[in-house]
Amino acid sequence: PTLAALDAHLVDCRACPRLVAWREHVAEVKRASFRDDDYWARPVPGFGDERAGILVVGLAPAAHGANRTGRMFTGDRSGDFLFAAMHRTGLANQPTSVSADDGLRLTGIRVTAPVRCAPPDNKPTPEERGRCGPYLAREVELLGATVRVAVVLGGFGWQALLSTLAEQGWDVPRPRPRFAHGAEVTLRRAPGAAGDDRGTAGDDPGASPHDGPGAVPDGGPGGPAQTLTLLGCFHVSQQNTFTGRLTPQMLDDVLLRARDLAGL
Ligand code: DU
Ligand code: SF4
Repeated sequence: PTLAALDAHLVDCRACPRLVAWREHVAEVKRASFRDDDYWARPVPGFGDERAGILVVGLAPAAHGANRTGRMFTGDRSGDFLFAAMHRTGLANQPTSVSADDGLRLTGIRVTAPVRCAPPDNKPTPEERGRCGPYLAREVELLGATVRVAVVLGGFGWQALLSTLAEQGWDVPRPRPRFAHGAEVTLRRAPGAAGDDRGTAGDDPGASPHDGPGAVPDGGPGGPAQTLTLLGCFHVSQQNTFTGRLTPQMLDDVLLRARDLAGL
């Protein structure tokens, strides 16, 4: 099982009828400024370093951003803000992100989302979140012990990631830690904990590519106890960045803290 196999499976997923309809509808209608673009209009894989120490967890692809370009956070203002910050903090080779073949490379960091299809109003339902969760779980598993830090952009991703990690045997406290900008929570998981199927994984990622995340390929090799630190950060959406609720300096500070914690 590899991230490439997971992604190959993911991009054929049609498990959420409402989101399948929306991602394709948006691609038909388009936005005037993108009328000549062929929209991706499918589930969007994670992007970046396959040996990442830092995993950025957003919300879901934007209708005319990642749903258009096919690369997470690429082609909208949220991504502009995020990748510029990664470039300033030494995690990206360029400050801009316009298309899937623009030469952007991330080092030590990877971007993903708990829901992989663009939702109406950027609001997935709890059912959609639950259905898509296994893809995030598998991505975390496949990144394995290299991932030390999750930078979580907003409360939706925070709740989704904690749910996923709890199911994967991480020691998520009850009640669940609350999202806040600057929140920092370190979780542990013993080898062989419930949900830790490292080492017992099946090896048949291509078995049935159209039946949704229930058939997602299993995780990577076994290993020692893991720790993962979640860092809360306001989402990079225009609602936060245009109003100054999230400034470039605030995001830089979170990324620098993440670098520190990940030993980068
Ligand atoms: O084939 P490629 O897209 O150049 O990726 C080769 C290699 O680089 C793969 O292991 C992922 C990694 N990588 C990366 O570190 N950062 C990126 O932004 C994209 C790919
Ligand atoms: Fe898209 Fe995820 Fe739903 Fe599949 S489970 S349709 S990838 S949102």
